[in-house]
This record gives sequence, structure tokens and C-alpha cells, in this order.
Amino acid sequence: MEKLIITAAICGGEVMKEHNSAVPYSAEELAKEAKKAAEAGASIIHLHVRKPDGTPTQEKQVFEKAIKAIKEECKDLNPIIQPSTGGSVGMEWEERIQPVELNPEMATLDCGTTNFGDDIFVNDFPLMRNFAKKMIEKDVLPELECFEIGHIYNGLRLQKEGLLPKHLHFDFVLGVPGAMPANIDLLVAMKNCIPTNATWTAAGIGRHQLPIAYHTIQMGGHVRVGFEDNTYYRKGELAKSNAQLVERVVRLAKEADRKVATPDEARKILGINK
Ligand code: KMH
Ligand code: ZN
Repeated sequence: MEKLIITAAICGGEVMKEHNSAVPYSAEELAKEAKKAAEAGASIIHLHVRKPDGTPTQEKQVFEKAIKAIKEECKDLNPIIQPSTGGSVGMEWEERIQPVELNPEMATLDCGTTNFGDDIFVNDFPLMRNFAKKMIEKDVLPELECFEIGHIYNGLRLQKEGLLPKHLHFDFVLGVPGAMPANIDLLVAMKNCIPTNATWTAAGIGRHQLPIAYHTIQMGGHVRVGFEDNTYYRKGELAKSNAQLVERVVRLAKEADRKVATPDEARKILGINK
């Protein structure tokens, strides 16, 4: 089986220090979390950024500072840094797209509108086309974020319109309240909807993080964990760090006889050649 790519979603756009005091906000905190997660085995850092008080932002300068700090702190590990273009609910598309201007190796491309808790996370076709075109222009590999099974077909429609690169990489996010539930039947169904030569990652929200991770390891997918999706290690026990969540996935992979990809191996699997 292909080596396992582990993504650490280290801060997200919604979770706050009030939920878990280890959630990083500043560039320095993000860099420290990224380093520990990369040392533990993460080859991709999925990145959101914050203002000093924790308010989510998509400001290019804030991303630039965080990316510089992460690169400096992770010089020897060199993980793939994958900024979010989702930001947090309610942001306008002009704000969300800013980190792509920094020429990252990857960025997320959310593939459809969905309920997101009590909010609506808006991703209509004009927005998706706009983001996809910008990513082509900047040679950024999109991670096609699918919160619903229909989002896969939105991604495939973008591909038919010539707006995606040759290699397709999906991320199935299961268990967002109001969106698709996290269960194994749905995970299998999603995997069966994507082209056989595409790669995929799965992320389970909250208590679903662990079961989605271990089924995904067995199914040949890649795994995302981290504070963005889940701040607990187990029921009633907060996670100490993103690295603690990554370490558990590494142990599961070992038990399943699946080797963990280094960042350069992940680049090869994903066809990143920047
Ligand atoms: N914060 C969510 C509304 C992404 O990074 O592209 C969306 C999100 C997806 O986190
Ligand atoms: Zn995100």
C-alpha cells in the first residue's frame, strides 16, 4: 500500500484557546506546533492564521509571517505547508483567497456550500472557479475539500471545465454538524466516487477523528488530524498538542504495517514538483 501521508490541521478557523489552551494563534506558536507535529510524522501542515486575540483572518501578511516562522522552525523537516482558502464562515472570497498569492505548494479548495453548525459555509461555482483558476496560475495543488458526497462531483465538474491539475487530491471531512455524518459506510461511498488514480485524505470531526483515521489507514487513504477537527485526545481528556494526535496515527499505521511518508515522499505521491 502507498505510504501514509499525515496532515496536521494545527489550528483551524473556529477552535479557540478557551476550548484548549494549546491551540496556537501567533506565528511563533504555530511554528512550534508545526515543528512538533512534523517531528511526530506529519508531512503536511494545514494552516489557518489568527490575529493576536485569536480572531481568524486570511490576511496575506499574517500568513506570510506564519509561513516564514514555520519554514525557519522546520528547516530540516520541510513539511508541505497548505494554507486554507476556507478561512472561517462568513468571510468574503476576496479575503479567503489571499494566501494563494504567496505561491504555496498546496492550498485547500472547498468544493461546495454546506451547513456548518448553525452557519452556512458558502462555496458556489463562481467562487470555486475563481479559486481554481488562481491556483492554476500560481501552480498550487488544490486539496479538494468535500464536506458532502456531492462536493466530489463539484470537484469533478471543475476538472471537466479544465480548471484542475492532472493529479486530483481530495479531502473528505466527515462529521461537521449539519453536514455529512462520519460513518464508515459513507467513507467507503466517498472513496468509491473518486477516480481510481486520485488520492484522498479523510478527517473525522470530534470523537470521529480516531475511527475515521484507523479505517482510512486500512482503506489506503491518507489521514488528517489536529486541533482544527478535534481538541480531545479521548473522552474527557484534552489533547496536549497536535503532535500527540499525530503520534497516535503513526502508531496505528505501524500496527497496520503501513509506512508513514516523509514530506518529500508525500510530494511525490501528490505530484508536487515546485
Ligand atoms: N473553517 C471552515 C469554515 C478549509 O480550510 O479550506 C472551513 C475550513 C476549510 O476550514
Ligand atoms: Zn481548514
